[in-house]
Amino acid sequence: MHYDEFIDDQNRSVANDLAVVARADPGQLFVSALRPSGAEPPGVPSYHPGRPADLCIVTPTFNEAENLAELVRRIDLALAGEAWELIVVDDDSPDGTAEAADRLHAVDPRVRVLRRVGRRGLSSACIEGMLASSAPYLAVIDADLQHDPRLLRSMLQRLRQGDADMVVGSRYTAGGDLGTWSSWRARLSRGATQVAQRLAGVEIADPMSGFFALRRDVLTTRVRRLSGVGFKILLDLLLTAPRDLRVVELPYRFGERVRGESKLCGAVVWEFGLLLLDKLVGRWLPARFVAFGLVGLLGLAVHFLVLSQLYLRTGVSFIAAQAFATVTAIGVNFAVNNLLTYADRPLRGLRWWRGLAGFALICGVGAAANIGVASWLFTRHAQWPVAALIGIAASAVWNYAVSARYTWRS
Ligand SMILES: Nc1nc2c(ncn2[C@@H]2O[C@H](COP(=O)(O)OP(=O)(O)OP(=O)(O)O)[C@@H](O)[C@H]2O)c(=O)[nH]1
Ligand SMILES: [Mg+2]
Repeated sequence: MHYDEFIDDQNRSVANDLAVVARADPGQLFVSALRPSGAEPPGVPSYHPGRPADLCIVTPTFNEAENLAELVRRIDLALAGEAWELIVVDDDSPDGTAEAADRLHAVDPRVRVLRRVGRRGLSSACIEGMLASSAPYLAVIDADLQHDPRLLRSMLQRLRQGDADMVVGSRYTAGGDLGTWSSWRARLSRGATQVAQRLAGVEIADPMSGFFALRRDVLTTRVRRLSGVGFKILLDLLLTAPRDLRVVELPYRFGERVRGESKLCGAVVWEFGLLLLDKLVGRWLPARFVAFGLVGLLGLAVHFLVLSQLYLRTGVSFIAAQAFATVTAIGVNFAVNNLLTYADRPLRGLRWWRGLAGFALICGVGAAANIGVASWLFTRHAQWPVAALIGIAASAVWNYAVSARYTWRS
């Protein structure tokens, strides 16, 4: 089939799809709302099936079904005349966000969905969404309407001018605004911004922004060195080979979330720390291993707390108290690692219990390795603290490597 015929065919099938959707469910035919007449400049219709997208907008979603249609409507208005596409990267939201995106796709094929199962994480979602596009310009926007899509046109213009590699929607430049944030949240955001600026040497005013656009090659030349940890994809990009990246900031006001729930929680601070750690020492030591080690220290504290309470206060024998403390510490270690170290692929339900059993087994072997290595070193006249530390290090490496492979399957 000749290419022109193929395109005609595509157009006809899209027109048919629209007719089918309109007949099946008139309520879904918001396509007229998506494209109010007169919004497009004359002679440049914004909707061209088959026209390759110049700008790919990626929106990460978790439980944003109620916001998607309005987001698409606003993007369509803001980018009338432009060839754009929207990739919704959904982490298998239970509220049916992916299905909502599928319904939008049926009436507007510029909307696509990338569904990830058994995974979580805003940064990795954005990276995978951007990699799924062939558009020369990419943008990232939240799905909950807190980022104003009208800024997308200016972002695209700045990128096309060629004097910027990346354009960031900034809440901290003149004209920008945090909106209606509570004082603790504003303080947290400013604190994290200052840490990123002072510790990691980031120069821009709002490296924590989740609203930005970039040339595709800026991503592709860095993608293998990105951490993909947590919430802060812009910071990740900025800290990956930051030299000679020309960044322009455009002010915007952070809007209020009207529908759906925030996914912001305490883990964001932890993930921010992990990201910085990965950027600072990740070349030598994986951040996940450091996280695993820190959780291990917490397990040690739990062990001593339980042991001392049982042995000193209740008259339980030392062996019984030690055994109970060991089991508790393993359980706590597993639960906290599942929540924090592996927040991007947590085990749930039955898999949680199976994971716990496997983890306990791995730790048992780790403890044997610890004792084996330490006593071997001790018999070779190593000083006892050195022998003990090397034994602990050996079991930590074993526990981490084997649980990453079998418990949380990397
Ligand atoms: N794919 C994916 N998207 C996520 C995940 N967590 C959050 N998101 C999306 O990322 C965007 C930002 O998350 P929000 O919870 O709105 O975070 P926020 O804007 O800093 O917080 P609020 O102001 O309280 O809304 C939204 O579109 C979320 O649906 C996730 O684990 N996976
Ligand atoms: Mg939000």
